[in-house]
Amino acid sequence: LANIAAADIKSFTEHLQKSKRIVALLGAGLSASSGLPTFRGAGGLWRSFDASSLATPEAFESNPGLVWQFYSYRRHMALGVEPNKAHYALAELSRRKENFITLSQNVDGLSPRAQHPPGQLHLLHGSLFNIKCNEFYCNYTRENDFTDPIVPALEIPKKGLNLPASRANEVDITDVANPVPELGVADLPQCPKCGGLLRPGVVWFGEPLPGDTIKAVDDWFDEGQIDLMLVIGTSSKVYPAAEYTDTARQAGARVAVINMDPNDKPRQGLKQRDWFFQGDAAVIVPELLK
Ligand code: BJW
Ligand code: ZN
Repeated sequence: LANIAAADIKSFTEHLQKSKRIVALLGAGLSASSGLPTFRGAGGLWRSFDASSLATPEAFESNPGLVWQFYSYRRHMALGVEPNKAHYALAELSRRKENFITLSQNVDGLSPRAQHPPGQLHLLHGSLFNIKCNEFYCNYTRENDFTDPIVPALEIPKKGLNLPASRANEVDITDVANPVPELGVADLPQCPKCGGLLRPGVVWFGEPLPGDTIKAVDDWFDEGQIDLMLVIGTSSKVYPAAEYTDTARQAGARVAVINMDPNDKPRQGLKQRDWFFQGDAAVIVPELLK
């Protein structure tokens, strides 16, 4: 923590110790050092696509095979990495402070895998490992489905794999030079209840956040004064998640931002009594929450 003033760490830890009601907002930067790319980082998320062209109901309607290959790849990547020290430190703080809730925008499953107490963790944007039916009249869902690949057609050909002639048409779809295989509806996960298409249980642009989650979070905010809000590894550009920082401030919270990029501050900027800790969340968060 060479570039962080000792006085800032001291004033933060003193405030943390006194704090009873605490909320954290998490973003993709928390999982960056585990090896998962962020959304708005260089190069886009997957091939040349960015989140706004694949993470929408419209993209799924027009090309479910493409969107499923994107999510199959994301599931595979998330299963191949481990939670880092910051995920564990947040889980540990939850056990120490019963009035600490975490609002995670991350769908990668790393906080649950770090044994974050489930009652104190709210997954605002769902999970890559929740699956639900795409038909509006069908309510089929299943949670914690870690099958990889979820169906055989979504197997990701390995980079550099020396494929036998019989599989010569399989290509590394992470290599932008190769075309994405065209998959039909029959190749994709089907609903066991209605036969419709299944989809990932994540929140796409233009969709409402899960109602029960929002209700639980709103009820917690309504309980009164908040002492501290941690804003960790998020660009604070996606709403309504980013708005929780304003709500916490209105309830009295001092805000501590942990981010690699000094420009990625909450919308209202920093107030006098706030903290900004610049650097890798996986290094800073465990130090701050010790
Ligand atoms: C490090 C680091 C290291 C890097 N250490 N830091 C105005 C008001 C309200 C809404 C809107 C509005 N304008 C537009 C909207 C709509 C839209 C929106 O917000 N768009 C914005 C882009 C402008 N919002 C929605 O559509 C939401 N729904 C909605 O509004 O519904 C209304 C409605 C109501 C009733 C009925 C119907 C509709 C839904 C938003 C869902 C977002 N979904 C995604 C995809 C999830 C699935 C998937 O994963 O594919 O969620 S988008 C994507 O962004 C993902 C993330 O959770 C989310 C946030 O991104 P995050 O985590 O902040 O990542 P990055 O990459 O942006 O930032 C990473 C940060 O880490 C950076 O700051 C780095 O510096 C930092 N970092 N390494 C520390 N090692
Ligand atoms: Zn169904």
